Amino acid sequence: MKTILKKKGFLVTLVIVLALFCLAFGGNGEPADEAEEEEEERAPFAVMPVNPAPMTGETISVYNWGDYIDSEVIDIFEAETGIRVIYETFETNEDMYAKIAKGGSSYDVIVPSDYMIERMIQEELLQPVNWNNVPNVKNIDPRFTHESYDPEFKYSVPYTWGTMGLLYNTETVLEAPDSWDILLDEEYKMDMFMLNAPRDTTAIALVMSGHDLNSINHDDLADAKNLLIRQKPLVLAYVVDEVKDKMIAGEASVALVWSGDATFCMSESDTLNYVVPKEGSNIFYDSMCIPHNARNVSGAEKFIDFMCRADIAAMNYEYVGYAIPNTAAIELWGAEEYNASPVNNPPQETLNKCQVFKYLGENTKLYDTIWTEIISEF
Ligand code: SPD
Repeated sequence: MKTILKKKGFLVTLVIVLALFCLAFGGNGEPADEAEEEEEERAPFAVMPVNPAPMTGETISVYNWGDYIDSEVIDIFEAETGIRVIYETFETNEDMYAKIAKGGSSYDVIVPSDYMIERMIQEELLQPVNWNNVPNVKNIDPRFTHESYDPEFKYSVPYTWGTMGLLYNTETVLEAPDSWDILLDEEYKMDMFMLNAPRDTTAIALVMSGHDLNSINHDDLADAKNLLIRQKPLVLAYVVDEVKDKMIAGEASVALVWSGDATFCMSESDTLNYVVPKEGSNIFYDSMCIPHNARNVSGAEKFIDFMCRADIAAMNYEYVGYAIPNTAAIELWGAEEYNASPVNNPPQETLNKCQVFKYLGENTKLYDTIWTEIISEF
């Protein structure tokens, strides 16, 4: 009996201690403040339909950049339409182009950048979009339509945009960099990442050499190549999507990145910051397009229209982090907070220093040759 009472007493004490613990730590083992912070997370912008459509047997194949869509968005599309999405990824425009141009594979939706759209239009690798089937194009800010690469706004549906710049660790780069020169600074030897993307990295080397980032002048390109060769001993690795985890983990002090990846990294780490250097940079536009040999054009249009829906584009922005051209989605996500980001909404002064890549025709080979030499010796 005594033992039972002792056990009862122990149980009562345990319950009281647990109750106090729950009060102090918000009931889930985390301090109350953190629990409250978690509650402040955004509610989802779009949700799975309660009664998903039965699968129709129809499929679309989507070929997009790595880590460039919220997979839940695809789940919602499938549940709403009954169309199954076969999803594949690429790392650079050049990889994607090589696959499409070679033939043999067929995609219904691809997401090239500006200069690659220009090239694919010229080479008749894209088909015009039937805007009647993409009513949500009304959500796209007209500032992002009729761009130089698709002046008649016939082939490309704006998806994201951004700049190239420097992502740096404020704990190890004590003075905020304002110049690309940091990419040649011995102090950061084996402490920097460069983009494993031929056009992008060569363009920055051109700018660093004082040349136009669309240059096709052989001497300019020789300067860019020599600069990249000189820089190689300082480079820890040439990477694409891996840069995000690596910079968040503090593996290097500085990286050449696309702005959306900077936004993501800065949301995960307080010690990272982003700058577009004073010498100027690239502004890019990635758009959804339908290849000439798409098998399911109507499915492609449904998918593109779905991606332009305000709730879906807002949800996708929350995950991807790249600036979006979708006015309705920005409103839904929170225009004030969105516009306050100098990374995704750079001041005009910064934009004035940025240029879009042009398709350089046959001269594209010059860039490819330089890049092969740089990468193959690494
Ligand atoms: N995670 C992939 C992000 C793709 C960004 N596109 C950049 C285009 C540069 N021309």
